[in-house]
Amino acid sequence: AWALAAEAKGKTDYSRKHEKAIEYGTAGFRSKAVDLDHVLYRIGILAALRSRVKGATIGVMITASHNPVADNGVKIVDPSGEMLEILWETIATNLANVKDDELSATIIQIVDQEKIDLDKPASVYFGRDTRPSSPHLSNAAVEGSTLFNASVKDFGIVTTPMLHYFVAAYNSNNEYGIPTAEGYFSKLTSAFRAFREEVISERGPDCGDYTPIIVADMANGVGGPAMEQMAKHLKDLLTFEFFNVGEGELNHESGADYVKVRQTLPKRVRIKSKDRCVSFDGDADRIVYYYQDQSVKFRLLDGDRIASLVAGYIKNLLDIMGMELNIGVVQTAYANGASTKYIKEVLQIPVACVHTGVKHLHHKAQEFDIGIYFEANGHGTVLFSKKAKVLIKALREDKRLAGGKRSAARKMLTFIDMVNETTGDAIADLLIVETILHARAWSVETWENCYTDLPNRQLKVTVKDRNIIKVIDPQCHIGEPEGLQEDFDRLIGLFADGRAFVRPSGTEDVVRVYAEANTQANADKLAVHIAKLVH
Ligand code: NG1
Ligand code: ZN
Repeated sequence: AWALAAEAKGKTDYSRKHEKAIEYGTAGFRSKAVDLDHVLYRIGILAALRSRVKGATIGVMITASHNPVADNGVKIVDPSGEMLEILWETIATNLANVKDDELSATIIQIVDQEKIDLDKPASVYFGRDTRPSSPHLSNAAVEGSTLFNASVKDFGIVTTPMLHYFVAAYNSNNEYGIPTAEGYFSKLTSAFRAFREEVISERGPDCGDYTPIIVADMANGVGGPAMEQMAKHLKDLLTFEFFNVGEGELNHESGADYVKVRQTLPKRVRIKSKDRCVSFDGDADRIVYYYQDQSVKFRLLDGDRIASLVAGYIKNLLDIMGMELNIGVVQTAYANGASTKYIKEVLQIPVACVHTGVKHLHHKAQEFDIGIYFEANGHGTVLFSKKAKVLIKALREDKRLAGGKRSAARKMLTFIDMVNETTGDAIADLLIVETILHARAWSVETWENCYTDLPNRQLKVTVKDRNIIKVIDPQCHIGEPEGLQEDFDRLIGLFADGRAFVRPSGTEDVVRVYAEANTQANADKLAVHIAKLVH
């Protein structure tokens, strides 16, 4: 171990060239790409160690998602495709920040503390996004893993959710799926096809207001090549018109985050009134829908809409099956108040609110038999407990039951095959939404008519030290600085349907402001006033 650790230190290509501290945050490490050489190399080493601790393949994804092209980042994917265990976030942060002189000793310390047998085999899967800095950073990580005798497999440019899927599939001995791109596409699209056939055999081919044409903005990210492959599998069922595929700067004036935050169309996209449009983010783990109405007004259908669509449909299937499963929706403070009200009061489904950050949503969703989580920004998925899967399977096989019940059970099971249970997945989520709209025979407008969003505004504020702001609960009430919450409350009280909060971002050096009110002008005003109080 000492010999390896000493060799690790010796790689001067990956020496730490600056003193900036970096933290394994809600989405792994994120920073300017030029500052990340040593971090990636060290994460490669850590992944090889982690693989031995778990006796399984570990994933390393190089991406900074929706952030600007000059940024990059990395996150580790644990054996079942889930996010890195919290204790190891601290280990990763420590390893990334130690001085070169302390590197060997830190590695030895991890090996001792975690009782790692370096003679055991290790295996690491790599994936990366389309950033120009990604191949170089990926090489750094691969070198780290290789030095520590891990067998490495580099999938090259893939979506983040695909890498999660590959890791989960391989470690499940192919039970979750085949760990290749082809395995991924065929799992999802076979389920999509089977679901359609079930619906058509019941109802006939007439699908009412549903049209199979989708305008797709891929933000010049990994979604482009992946979706083009996916579209080939389904060319008889869905027609795509792609924009921002390999023709410009990643995430620039396009993509899910741009569309959601600015509430406007992405650039370089040509659409007609009522076209159903989607935007992915740069690593394809987020999706939002939108269209332009007759008066050329932009209409957004964000993650909250997807959550309510999915929850409503699943509840419907459960009702047909006569099944009492514990179903719940998980949201954060960013969820539009109107969506929460709709899910609770109209759909009659409980809603849990958790702290911002995918991991909090994911963990909470695991507490339900069927947990549906979506962030307003379009990241989300559906998780099914073992119990739910067993019960639904039993129902499908029960020949004494009425055909309708068994058909609903078949639909649920194909639905489970279509979702990516490891993480939010823009491609899988697109297929889910298209499936439900088709099954309900809905247009995008019918979908939108379920409820009316409260006008809202998001802003970013740059401050000297964003971490002096401490939020104390999922609703983002302020604990520190003292008195700030009272100032907020006084201000919010002046606005009808007012709600507003701030929190320090975990992925960018900014404080985020969110405000909701009865009119867009008021939401804008409230956001600006709140931002001033933070400045
Ligand atoms: P930050 O940058 O901390 O707001 C963002 C997203 C989260 C989540 C995390 C990663 C918002 C507004 N922001 O966090 O949704 O995706 O990245 O876990 O929701
Ligand atoms: Zn992303």
